Amino acid sequence: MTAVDSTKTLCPYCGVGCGLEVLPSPQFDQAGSGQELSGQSWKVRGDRAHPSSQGMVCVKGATVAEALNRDRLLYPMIRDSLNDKFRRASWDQALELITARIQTVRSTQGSDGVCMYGSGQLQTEDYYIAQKLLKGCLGTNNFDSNSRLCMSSTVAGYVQSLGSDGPPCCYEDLELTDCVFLIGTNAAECHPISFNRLQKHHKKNPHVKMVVVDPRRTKTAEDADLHLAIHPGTDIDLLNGIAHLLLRWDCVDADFIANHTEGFSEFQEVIQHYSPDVVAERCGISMSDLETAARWWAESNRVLSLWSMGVSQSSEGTAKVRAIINLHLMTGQIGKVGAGPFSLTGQPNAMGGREAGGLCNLLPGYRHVKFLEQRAEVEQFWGVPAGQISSNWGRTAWDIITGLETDEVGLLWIVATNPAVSLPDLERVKAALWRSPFTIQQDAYYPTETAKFAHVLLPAAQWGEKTGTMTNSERTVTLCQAFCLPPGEARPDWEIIAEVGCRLGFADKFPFISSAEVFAEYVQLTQGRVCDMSGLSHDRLRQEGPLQWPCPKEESGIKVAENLAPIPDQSLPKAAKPAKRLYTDHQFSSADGRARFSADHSRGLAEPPDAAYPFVLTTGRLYGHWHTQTRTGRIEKIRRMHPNPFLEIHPRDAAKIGVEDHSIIEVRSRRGVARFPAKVTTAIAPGTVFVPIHWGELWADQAEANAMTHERSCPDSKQPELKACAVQLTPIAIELPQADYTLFTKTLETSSVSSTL
Ligand SMILES: Nc1nc2c(c(=O)[nH]1)N[C@H]1C(S)=C(S)[C@@H](COP(=O)(O)OP(=O)(O)OC[C@H]3O[C@@H](n4cnc5c(=O)[nH]c(N)nc54)[C@H](O)[C@@H]3O)O[C@H]1N2
Ligand SMILES: Nc1nc2c(c(=O)[nH]1)N[C@H]1C(S)=C(S)[C@@H](COP(=O)(O)OP(=O)(O)OC[C@H]3O[C@@H](n4cnc5c(=O)[nH]c(N)nc54)[C@H](O)[C@@H]3O)O[C@H]1N2
Ligand code: SF4
Ligand SMILES: [Mo]
Repeated sequence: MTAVDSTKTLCPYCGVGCGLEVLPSPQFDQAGSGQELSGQSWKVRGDRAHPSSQGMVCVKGATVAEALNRDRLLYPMIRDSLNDKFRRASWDQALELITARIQTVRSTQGSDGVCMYGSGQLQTEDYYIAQKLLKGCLGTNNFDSNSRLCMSSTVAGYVQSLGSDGPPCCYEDLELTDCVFLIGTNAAECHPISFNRLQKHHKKNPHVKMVVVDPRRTKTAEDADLHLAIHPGTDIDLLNGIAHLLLRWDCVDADFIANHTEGFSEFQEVIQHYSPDVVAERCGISMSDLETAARWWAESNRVLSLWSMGVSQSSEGTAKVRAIINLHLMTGQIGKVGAGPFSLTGQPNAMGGREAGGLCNLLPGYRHVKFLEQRAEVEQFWGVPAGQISSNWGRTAWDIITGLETDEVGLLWIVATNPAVSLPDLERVKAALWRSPFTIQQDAYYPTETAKFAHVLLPAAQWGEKTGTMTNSERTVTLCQAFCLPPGEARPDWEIIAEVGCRLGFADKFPFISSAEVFAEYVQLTQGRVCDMSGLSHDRLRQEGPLQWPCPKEESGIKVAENLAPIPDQSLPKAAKPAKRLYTDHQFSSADGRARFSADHSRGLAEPPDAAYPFVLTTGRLYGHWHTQTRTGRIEKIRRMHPNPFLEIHPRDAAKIGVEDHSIIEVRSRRGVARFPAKVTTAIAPGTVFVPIHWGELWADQAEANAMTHERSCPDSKQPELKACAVQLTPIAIELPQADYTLFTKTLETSSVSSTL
């Protein structure tokens, strides 16, 4: 690469999936600290040719390269016990140790003693190799990912209502809709570039209505024509209440219901019970606001709904997703321009992970482990014995923790996630991780909170240092190209996992010498499926730029690798056709082509507030920070933007417990405790308090959101209710000068791994 060349890639943060162009830049910190960096530095700008983002980026994408050279894990490190110090090891030593441990666990406990916990931040190729090793070669479905905490209710909702996973809409719909419902999503901060497109359309077209459903008045809600600040956990009441009114006013699409759906009468029976007075009372909103929302839905030609964690991180997450889809089905608002149920995916490759089968109940190509013929297709393709893939779900993220508690998990391999911050009920999680007989953490950075619990650290190449693909929320697949070498001895995730596969005796299953070859094999397993991308290859994506699936092989004329057995034709469902939107012919993915209404009553929160724990704690994100701060905490501009954790509390509640702005509040649930400076604001409803999720123990003293949360989850998706738990609040008598929270925040000493370990 010459000095002026730029490389096209994708932003590695959120599921908007913005295209980036990266160029070499002078060796100085772009954040303006004037600090000289230890390695090469890079200038990042939006890729104008990327169809999803059209050249736009937010602060995270713009600054991402600044974290490339900070606190990287450079070499494999091992230790015998968690009380020991790490010592540097060669790759050969580390991988031999891992291979031997896997063999021991298999012979003493069976393959189900081995677990891998991955992440929506892996590339599709990494995901695919991990599925092949765990589910195919070892014969255990114990691969789960942090998408369990993120997207699994949405997956279950789409599958149950529409017959398959797969968001049916595209970003163009944001600019073509007449009415948008944003439910449990703070898109202005969490999906800023998608929100930007929507906001421009909304501002330009006065007839366009924007409704935001969120217990907080977020940045997103500030732009809304109607903000429904419902009590946490009352979404189903609200959605069924809107359905009730649509039916009462006869604003339903009877032909669509008759020709393309099942289950309307059961649904009708349920929504009878959601009259406006009952719903307004339960949700804590006015009847007239409820009616306005329903009227806008009824009167708009094109209605789009967008949702994310306020919907899915719930003990009734799947039912919430389905309640949204019900509204689209009863009004025929699906499979057409500017309309449809559109989940905003969280992580950059949460979509690719689902496509590659990266949850413990899935297999590549949107297949499910419970179906014999789907398992057989994958077994045959992989050339493993019939019956090798189990029909049972493997361990979910939380089941891994309980498996450590009961000694059923003998080896845990954590890849690209930081569970010592992000899982619920952290005290219990940390105790379980502490007793793990053998934990591997494969990560790009050191230290992380999880490293404390690892016996082996494997240095991973990250964004910019490896080439692979990711799929964004609108089903666009982008080739994320490497533009620099990994630091130290770091290696791409797929390569590390494949090498362990070879050492375990499965060398014939991992013949790949590049991620392009991995992708070429993987896409064959998507052929004929809803997520058909058999027409894609790294070369085509490099030449033509990002492409949306479905993208079947016939359309492209690209030849895929021929050394693998083709999937027998009779097992193929109706072939997917290239399309911007799914279901435009109203033929859904179920066996009879019909979508299904759900008929769920609201069940409310798993842990409602009571006399002892009278407040609902909800948790979420801030614009600049990314999750557990492994990158953004190391970027000066972002640290300045969000200097410290805080707790949002309504003035009425603040007065009740006797705190003022900036006073310190102790927050206690039945499981744990943390403390935060108060931010007294009417942006939060009385009775509810909010804390950000970004401060693990490395970045602040006792400000972990998940110290308080619980693990109870949706029965269908097993997604935990990270958005609500019951807490008590107590003022603590420490007076801090305004904005001086050094008591809370910690500054990491930026240092190379060799000196920190
Ligand atoms: N800046 C930034 N952007 C990100 C991320 C990040 O870390 N930082 N992470 C990415 C990832 S992985 C994800 S999953 C997405 C998450 O994106 P979002 O889901 O938009 O983000 P959250 O802040 O977790 O939660 C959204 C909202 O849910 C609301 N909420 C809480 N309880 C309820 C309820 O019962 N009903 C309703 N209707 N709403 C409720 C909260 O008040 C909050 O405003 O963001 C992605 N983008
Ligand atoms: N209370 C509460 N808890 C939550 C949530 C919430 O809203 N509320 N949200 C949940 C959700 S939706 C999510 S997605 C999770 C996110 O939680 P985590 O996945 O734990 O958070 P991250 O900080 O994104 O961790 C990603 C890790 O991967 C590493 N990494 C980055 N790139 C690579 C790579 O290419 N290879 C490897 N091997 N490592 C890499 C990073 O250094 C980092 O350590 O948190 C969940 N937890
Ligand atoms: S919106 Fe998301 S994908 Fe786009 S630049 Fe920001 S963080 Fe990256
Ligand atoms: Mo997420």
